[in-house]
Amino acid sequence: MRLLPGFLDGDAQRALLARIRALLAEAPLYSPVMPRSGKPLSVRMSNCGPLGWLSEIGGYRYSGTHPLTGAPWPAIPAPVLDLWSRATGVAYPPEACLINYYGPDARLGLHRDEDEDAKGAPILSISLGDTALFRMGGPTRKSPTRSVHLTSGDCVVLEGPSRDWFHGVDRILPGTSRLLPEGGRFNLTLRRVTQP
Ligand code: MD3
Ligand code: FE
Repeated sequence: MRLLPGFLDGDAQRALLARIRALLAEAPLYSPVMPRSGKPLSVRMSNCGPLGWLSEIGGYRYSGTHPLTGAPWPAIPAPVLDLWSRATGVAYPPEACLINYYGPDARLGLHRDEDEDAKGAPILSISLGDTALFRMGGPTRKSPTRSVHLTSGDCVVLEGPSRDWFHGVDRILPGTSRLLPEGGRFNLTLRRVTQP
C-alpha cells in the first residue's frame, strides 16, 4: 500500500466534506446487513458513481441504485475523480465510490475486497474526520498484520499485491478531529469494478 499522509489540506477536507453532505442528502446513509446472518454492520454506508457496493442478506453485490430509495446513485464529484487520477496515476475512472461512516463504536472486520472484476486496478481510500486505527494484513487471514493510524486528509492507494490483502478498521479514536461537528469518520473507497 502507498500511504499519502495529509494528501488533502484543511481547505480541501472541508470542501470534500461539503460535497459528501450534498451526496448524502440525495443518497442517504443506511445500515447494511451482513450476508446470511442479516445482522446490521456497525458502519453506515452510501455510494456514488455508476455502481454502488451493497452488503445484503443474500451476499455482496454492485448495484446501480440505492437499496432504500431505488434511485440511481449520484455521480462521483469532479474533485474526487481528480484526486483519483492524481493519487493512482491510472487513465481510467473509478466506477464505485463507497461512502462509509463510522460512529465512535463502529468497526470493520478483517476482510478482502474481492467483488470487483477489475483485478489489476488500484483502490483509493480517502479519510475524513476522526482517526482510524487501520489494520493491514497480508495475502491470507493468518498473515502477520500491522496497524496504521489514518488521520483526516490521509489517502491510501492499494495497488499491486496489496490490492488483494486482508485489511480492516479496528477502531475509531473519538475526539481526534474537529472536521465533523457530530464526530466520527467518513471514508471514501474508490474502486474500478469492470475491466477497464
Ligand atoms: C488494504 N474500508 O470499505 S479503505 C472497505 O477505512 C474498506 O472504510 C476501509 O476496507 C475504511 O472495504 C478501508 C482502505 C483499503 C481498501 C482496500 C484495501 C485498504 C486496503 C485492500 C487491500 C489492503
Ligand atoms: Fe475493504
